[in-house]
Amino acid sequence: MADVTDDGSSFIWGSATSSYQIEGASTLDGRGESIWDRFAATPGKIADGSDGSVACDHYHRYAEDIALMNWLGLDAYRFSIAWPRIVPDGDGAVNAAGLDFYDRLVDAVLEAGITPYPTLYHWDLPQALEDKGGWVSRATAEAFVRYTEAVVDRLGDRVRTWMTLNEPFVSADHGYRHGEHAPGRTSLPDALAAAHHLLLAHGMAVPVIRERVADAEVGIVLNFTPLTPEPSPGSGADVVDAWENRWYVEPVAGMGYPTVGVEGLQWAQDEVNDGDLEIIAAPIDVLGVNYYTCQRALEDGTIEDAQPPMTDFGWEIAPDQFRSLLERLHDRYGFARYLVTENGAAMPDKADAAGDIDDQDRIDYLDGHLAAMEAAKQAGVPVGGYFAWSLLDNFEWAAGYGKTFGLISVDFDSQQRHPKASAHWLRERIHNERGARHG
Ligand code: GCO
Repeated sequence: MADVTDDGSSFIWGSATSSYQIEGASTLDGRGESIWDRFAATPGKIADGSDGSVACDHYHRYAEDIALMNWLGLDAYRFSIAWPRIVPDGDGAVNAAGLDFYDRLVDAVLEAGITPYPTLYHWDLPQALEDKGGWVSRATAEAFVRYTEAVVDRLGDRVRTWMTLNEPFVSADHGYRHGEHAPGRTSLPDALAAAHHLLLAHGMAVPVIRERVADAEVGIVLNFTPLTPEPSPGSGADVVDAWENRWYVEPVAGMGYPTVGVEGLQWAQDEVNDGDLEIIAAPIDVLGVNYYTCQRALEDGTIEDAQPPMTDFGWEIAPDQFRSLLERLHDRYGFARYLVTENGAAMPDKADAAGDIDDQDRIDYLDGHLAAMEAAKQAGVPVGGYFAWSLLDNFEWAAGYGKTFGLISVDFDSQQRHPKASAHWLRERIHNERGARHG
């Protein structure tokens, strides 16, 4: 049972995953091609030349993974739904076999006493939609709504909390502006259009979910990478901050796009139709916050090298920035509730002869960030839950399988799972916190 927060609601402990990173089974049961299948098959795009065609084989091994979540004592499982399984060509016929998989998954999660927290879009766009313009095209937002209807109609009797998008910043910026993620385009105007259509997809889906799910809790998951020092108004760093940290949350909060960013990026806003900003500002119940690191920035917006301590990704470890981020978000935007939907670290995990991984570095990372979250809660930020990224080592996008974020290691030859020291630590921690709350 979840422990109880000061306002009487339950604090949720969970872990997070995403479809393309763990499911595998990329051609099974009618699943269509996604932009990540195409991108990973393009030479030079993925560090180790790998792809997500098998990944953790969660598609077949979800029961074992749910048992591990149960052992960890988790209340909730955050996963994403693969659009190409549900609508293989993005906008045509619904594939019943794809829905069946998530139906089985949700039932198994619930049977284990765990609450499902699905995200509708975690970057795996059907390739057929990309071929017609992808997120640069408004039609993709409209197709997203039809896909949402199909999913919610099937699962909405058992799933109450729905997240629309995961990190639209990364979709638009890495996918369309800088090209290190699928679909690998490198155009700022495309990225600006993609960002707008992602937000529009979110805003159009919110009322559709509410209509179909009784007592729905709806939100969006955004990532934040605070700049340090805090940028001064109108500086180059302020433009970077607007694009990276304010571009999504402010329109969702009803504030429109940050002017300093619109001007700094010289966005003509041709894609923005009358009424779009009202659609995007559909009230949400919960903001999902993903936090990993901060960035050191010069006044002109140049990003400087990170400083130690760092993770295996070279990301600076800065839990104090996590605390101030949560407080700043609540001060500025005042959402009713926040969930930490991702937080965790890639570490250079070394297994001993017995296969054990003593990842004290990850434990320290998690411990520091949980303390920061706790401090933000004490300061009045209504944080309702924490989802560790990630349950399993998995396909880490352009980094392939070389960067590991899991609480549980995966031997990708045998598919054997093995809890790391951090998994044992988190299990203990959850157990103790519950004990303390219940006296
Ligand atoms: C994210 C991503 C994850 C990544 C993680 C580490 O939402 O950023 O959800 O897919 O694996 O962030 O890079």
